[in-house]
Amino acid sequence: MRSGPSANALNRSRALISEASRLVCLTGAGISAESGIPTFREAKTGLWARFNPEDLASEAGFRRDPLQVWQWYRGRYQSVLRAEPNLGHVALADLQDRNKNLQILTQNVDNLHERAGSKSVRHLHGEIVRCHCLACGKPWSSNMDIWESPQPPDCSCGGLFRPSVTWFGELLDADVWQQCLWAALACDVMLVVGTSGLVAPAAELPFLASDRGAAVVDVNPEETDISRMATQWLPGSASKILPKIVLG
Ligand code: BV8
Ligand code: ZN
Repeated sequence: MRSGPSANALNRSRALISEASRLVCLTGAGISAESGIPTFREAKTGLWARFNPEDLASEAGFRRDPLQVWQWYRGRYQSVLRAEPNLGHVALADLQDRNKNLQILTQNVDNLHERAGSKSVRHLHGEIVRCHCLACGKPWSSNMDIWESPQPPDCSCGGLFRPSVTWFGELLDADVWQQCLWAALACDVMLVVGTSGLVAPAAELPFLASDRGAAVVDVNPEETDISRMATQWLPGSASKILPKIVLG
């Protein structure tokens, strides 16, 4: 069993975070793992271990089998509803309360950062709580929860509604990407939590920050390209590590 970070590593990280003047936090599926939402790649529970991402998280997959893809997302939406923010989400919300210029950039499509109290969270890959028509782009606006529907609802234009997430092969929302890029290029410290760093272009953000001289603190129980590049890797889980390094 890997040992957790040393007291020295925790103290160093706590100092970097508390002394940061432009602090950015990038999160991935790992921060929601302890809330019971499966991550994508962990062999034992990862979603991709059981599914081929191209079949499910892509427009081609949705066009090929709209019902299968809709039901996969409907199951994920229901697990988000059942989930509660964990101590990692809460620690970041508390930190943002004290450090108003903390920007939270997430690859996650769940809303656990917001439910923990975080503000102006930037969703690099969209949000599962929102849907729009694949054909005309019209957002779902009925007050009925679209996810009550067991199949993708029809739009008045004849198209089908789809989740407002960024699928593989799709461009990220241009405004969101621009804001995240600026944040990464301008920050002096980037806290990275729970990402394997395998999905571009989001995974490039810690490297862009580091290339501009920012310190990078990586919280992840497993070693990744990001942890190997980081100023400080803290091997451990978000809910245990974050409360120790973001205390006021
Ligand atoms: C694009 C929304 C331009 C949907 C997602 C070949 C090589 C390189 C790149 C590519 C390539 N072929 C195609 C590409 C580009 C592609 C890509 O990167 N593919 C990868 C698979 C190689 N990217 C794209 O297509 C992007 N668009 O590039 O546009 C373009 C346009 C046209 C044609 C080409 C290019 C769009 C990517 C967005 C995809 N959508 N999500 C949905 O959610 O269903 S990505 C999805 O996967 C998530 O949103 C998330 O971003 C990603 C998963 O990554 P992680 O969050 O890191 O999660 P993961 O499971 O991987 O890791 C979890 C980590 O947590 C682990 O390290 C684990 O150790 C750790 N952990 C576990 N428990 C804990 C923990 N950490 C802390 N505490 C714990 N308790
Ligand atoms: Zn439509």
